[in-house]
Amino acid sequence: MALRRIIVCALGLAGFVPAAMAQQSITSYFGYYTQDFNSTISSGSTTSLPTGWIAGTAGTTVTASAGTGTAGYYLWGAASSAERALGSVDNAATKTIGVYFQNDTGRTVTQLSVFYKGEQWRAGTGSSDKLVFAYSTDAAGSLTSGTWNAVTALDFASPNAANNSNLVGNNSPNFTYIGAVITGLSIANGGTFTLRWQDLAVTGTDDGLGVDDFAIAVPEPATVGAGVFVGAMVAAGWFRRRRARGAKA
Ligand SMILES: [Ca+2]
Ligand SMILES: [Ca+2]
Ligand SMILES: [Ca+2]
Repeated sequence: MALRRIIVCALGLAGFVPAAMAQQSITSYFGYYTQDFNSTISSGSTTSLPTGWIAGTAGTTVTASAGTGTAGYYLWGAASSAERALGSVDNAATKTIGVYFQNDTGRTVTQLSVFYKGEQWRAGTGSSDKLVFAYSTDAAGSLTSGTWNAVTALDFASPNAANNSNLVGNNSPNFTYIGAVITGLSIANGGTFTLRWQDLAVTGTDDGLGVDDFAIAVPEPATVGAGVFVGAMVAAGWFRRRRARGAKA
């Protein structure tokens, strides 16, 4: 695709709302939205996430952490660092994070390209922990109600099987770049869609998993695959621009 046609959709990149289930508007048909969570918190707790983002339900407390085995929602990052990822540790009660969008492009959206970096900030004693991805076009920002469609190519499986240790999710091998194109959609202008990552409850203590460097493009031309999209993001200088702004991993 012509990279020059990609227009950065800046709306909401720095927008925050306190506790409402507000959706993130996507206004540019050939644009993309990104979120790196680095403008959240570097210590303490908050109930405010970037516009459209949800941890469980609106208003849930999310805590800055460098890796912990205690169940909860977390903004993962090295101690005192502003560089963050959004995620969770679950126990018997499954934890779910997600993001709620509205199609304001003026056209019907038939495809979505989704890209993110899965990060692991703790290895529990259990094995095969995972963030399981799904999308809904009728959940309207709820992460539980509505009809959900799994996209296994967008699951994040824990890359590090160590036992009971804190990890730095920014360091290899504790992260994975993940991308895929969701096809077969028909989201009318003004319609909404919700993406979610369900943290799998495993036997033994769970891993600390999160989502970072999220990007979504609307739409991807039918002839172009996810790998090309990821390559396009790189070629478009997204990562270089982030580094130029002082952002870390
Ligand atoms: Ca980040
Ligand atoms: Ca888990
Ligand atoms: Ca990170």
